Amino acid sequence: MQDKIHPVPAGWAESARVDDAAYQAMYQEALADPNGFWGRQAARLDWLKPFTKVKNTSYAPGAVSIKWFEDGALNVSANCVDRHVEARGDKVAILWEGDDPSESRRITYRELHREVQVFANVLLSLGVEKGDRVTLYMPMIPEAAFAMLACARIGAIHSVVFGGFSPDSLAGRISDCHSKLVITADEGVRGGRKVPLKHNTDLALTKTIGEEKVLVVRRTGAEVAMHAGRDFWYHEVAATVSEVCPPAEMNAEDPLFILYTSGSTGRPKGVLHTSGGYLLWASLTHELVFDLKEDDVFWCTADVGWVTGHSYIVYGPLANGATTVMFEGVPNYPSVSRCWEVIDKHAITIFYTAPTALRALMQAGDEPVKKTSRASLRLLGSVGEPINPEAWEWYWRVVGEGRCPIVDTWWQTETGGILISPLPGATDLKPGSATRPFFGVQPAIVDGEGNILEGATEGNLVLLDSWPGQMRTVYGDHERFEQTYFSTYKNMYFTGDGCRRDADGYYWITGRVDDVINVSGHRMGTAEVESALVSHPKVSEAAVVGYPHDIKGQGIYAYVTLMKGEAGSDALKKELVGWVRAEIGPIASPDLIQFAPGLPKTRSGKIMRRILRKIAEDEYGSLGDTSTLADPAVVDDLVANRQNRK
Ligand code: 6R9
Repeated sequence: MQDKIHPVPAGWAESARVDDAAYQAMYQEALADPNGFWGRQAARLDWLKPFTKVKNTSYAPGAVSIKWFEDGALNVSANCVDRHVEARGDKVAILWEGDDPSESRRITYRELHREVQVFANVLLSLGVEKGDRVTLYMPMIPEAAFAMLACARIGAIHSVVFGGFSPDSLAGRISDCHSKLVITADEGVRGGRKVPLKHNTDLALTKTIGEEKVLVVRRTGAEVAMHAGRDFWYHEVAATVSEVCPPAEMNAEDPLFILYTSGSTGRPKGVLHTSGGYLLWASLTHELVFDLKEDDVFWCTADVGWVTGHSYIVYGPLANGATTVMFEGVPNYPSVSRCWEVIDKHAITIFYTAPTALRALMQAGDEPVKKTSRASLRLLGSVGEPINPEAWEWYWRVVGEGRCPIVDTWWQTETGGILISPLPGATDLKPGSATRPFFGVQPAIVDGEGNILEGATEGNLVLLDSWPGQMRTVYGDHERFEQTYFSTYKNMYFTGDGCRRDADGYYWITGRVDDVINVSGHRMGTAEVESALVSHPKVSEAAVVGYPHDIKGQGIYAYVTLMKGEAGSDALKKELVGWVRAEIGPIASPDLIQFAPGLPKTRSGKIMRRILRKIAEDEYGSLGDTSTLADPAVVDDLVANRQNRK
């Protein structure tokens, strides 16, 4: 079957920053001479001390080491703020849209400069020093961006924890990196509901060493408990500090942030990104993938708690002097037209969202979209999970009215920014394909043994060499970094994704091949959900798998074996869902729970997830070889009581 192709629209090749000839030439240049190419690209940043070395990276077993621009120095906040004040002081830097449609704020680059300096001085006055870790547990308000940039300004390392995570998850992340300070708000507001962020922080701090301070930004004005000597109101401290805070000189390889992400085993990993390479990657990809022009109004709908919010709400757009939209709310509040109304209200030109949001909005039909104008839109983007061709076509035809290219951007927390994506003036689009690699990105497809497969093929996606935005290590555990990403296949970075490459060299990401599931574009480790379930007193064992879900992409299917003498019931299912929500957060809620007297195990005691996945998919007719099971009879019971009947 011939793939459907949407050619580069008329006029785009001429007006875009990169056309196909430029793409081909630059791709070859980066491949042939990475030092020269990246040395020149890095001139887009302001350096306090020029670098003399560019690339110094090794994927060698036992000696993985990644350094870029290692003797250069810069300050990330100065690059995102200070250097724009002269030419763009009155340009809106952050355009904030509140959960309530009547609330919005416009913060110019000049105002941002002031806010970030004040925030940085507040951090200093609370004793935060260069290299200290600071955890942010914030709603989507401009102060979240001020806080990130303030950390960058003084050289503190931020760790943003999504506001939907539970107190327990927050505590684990505070403890893992020994944060000195937690920045939160009294409450968050999402979809008309309040989120008790300060209260959750108080609960989290009962489970940490208890030496952290807390800085509280006022959002709703709710009454919250303040512990004297530990908790400080931001506005009170801010009133006492100077408005001038010079940016610290940071080495290019000094850490910028830690961001916890789920893997196939164990607790979430602290992905560490550093200053120079990360910022270069975020800003260059933001400019070229989104074909950024001076007057664009760029809206990425992610939360700053995820990497997409870091790179494409805060660092990429601000490094580029762009206007970035920050949205506090959710796509279906107060109505399913909200996104399109916001686009009209702020004349947004570039819209970047996740397939799960599109699928949910698509279900509401075309009318809520069509009643808005969207005339300002010129480019659309997708991120977080594979986009199914139906959702792609709807995005193209209904939202973009066949006028706006769609950039389907594949990347990961670990990659710092976009690695595989169309460039809108260069790449013919195929719905469902992330298309071609960005400059410096060398994807390959390997079989189970790590043999590189050529031509049109399918297998596991690896990257053969480093790029400046790559994560440097797992915070505090370099061995885990090597083990997780560089041990499956020698001398390659393993992405964890399956992938197909077609005859045109286009890449089609097929989804995770490890025990990571992607629920509504959020990464979740099956092991994390399992460990939450088995911590319930009535649960003896649990196995969690993903299954296809119309809106979420993947849903969470949990097989639960109860303690002897306990009986399964709908009430217990509800209790277990509530338990997991409390342990991890609402994004980890199981969609389906099946009580199972036994799980399919090999004689060595390994759970055969392949079988559990098939049953969860309602594909029990093709279970494959079950002869190695210790007790093949458990399978009959699992099939008979399966929860997902199509
Ligand atoms: C940026 C982000 C990473 C995982 C990744 C892959 C999936 C992201 C995708 C995509 C297909 C795309 N993913 N973008 N799959 N097409 N355009 O989402 O980071 O939260 O770390 O998730 O998401 O499976 O490995 P992160």
